[in-house]
Amino acid sequence: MKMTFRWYGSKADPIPLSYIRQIPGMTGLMGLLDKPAGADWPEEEFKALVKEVHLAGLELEVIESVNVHEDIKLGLPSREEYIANYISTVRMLARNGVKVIIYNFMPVFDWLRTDLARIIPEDGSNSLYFDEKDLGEMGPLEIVRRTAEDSRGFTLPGWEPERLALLETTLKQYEGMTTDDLRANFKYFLDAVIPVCEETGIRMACHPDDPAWPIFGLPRIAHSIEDYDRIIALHDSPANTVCLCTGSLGSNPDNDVVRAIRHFGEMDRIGAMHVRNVKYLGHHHFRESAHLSSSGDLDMYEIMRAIHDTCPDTYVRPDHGRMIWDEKGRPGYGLYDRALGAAYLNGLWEALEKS
Ligand code: DNO
Repeated sequence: MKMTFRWYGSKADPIPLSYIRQIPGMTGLMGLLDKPAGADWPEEEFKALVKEVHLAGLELEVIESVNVHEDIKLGLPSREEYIANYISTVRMLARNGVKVIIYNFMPVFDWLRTDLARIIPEDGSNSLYFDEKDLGEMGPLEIVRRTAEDSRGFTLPGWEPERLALLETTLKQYEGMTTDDLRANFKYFLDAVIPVCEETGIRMACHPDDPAWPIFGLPRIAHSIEDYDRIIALHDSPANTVCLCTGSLGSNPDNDVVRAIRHFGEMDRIGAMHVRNVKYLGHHHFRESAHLSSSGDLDMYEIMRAIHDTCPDTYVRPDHGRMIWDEKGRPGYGLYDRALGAAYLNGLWEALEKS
């Protein structure tokens, strides 16, 4: 298991790489280059990033997210250009030491929450929160406005301004699209990209829909074990893998996260893991909790044990953390609680190794 940390680059992330390096057991980053979906990433810029990360004593073997342009998901003729750019980015990343690319195939939205800083009554910290009832009242444009307003000036992953500027148009373009249509467009993308990944040694790891059910009537195809079985079957290859995010899949209590890890781990189809906990508050209603099992509803010991048994060499990152100790950071991506999460997960791992 390689413990990693998501980092947004020195211009956009208030957390210095030196702090990340000081978290015990941290080997590298799930890093990103701030480029719009569909862009062909410039090699010089990426090389500079790799150099900076290596100088800090960390690895950069996982990149998150090389976002898929909406035209690819929509299956528009212009997808050809964006797929060509994607392939060129895959080749460039492989040349520079990247092993795994995390991406998603969610229409319009990446993850979605109705409150980015809901106070946790037990301890006064705050975390990301979702209540479908609030969403119903808000509608897509309002939720986007609120999320941007609440993000404390940070650009949030998946909520990039250039993407949101087109929101109304994009929502219209999806009208009438079925899950089968979206899956066919996904297959078209995978058929083009996966052979290049095989050739260059990259694994594509698809992040689940978050939350793990359809929203705003949009088609969503990655929120259960069955969904992922179908995604793998679209283009069966060791390079077509899952980014198994315990908190996203686990937002739906019907998903057995431990079973999912064992299922895809045994098939060697886990490219990377995002590990965090959730607390269920009702139907389609949850908040993110501290990583500790007893703080939420997922069993972190069983999660780490499933990784240990079935995909022990995978990359793990402590996913979103709460905001604690008055930290003023990017919602979900502060230093302190993610560092606590990493320490805890490393502790579970050591116990598994020795038992
Ligand atoms: C949310 C993240 C996601 C993830 C993307 C991958 O905080 O886990 O935004 O990076 O879905 O494409």
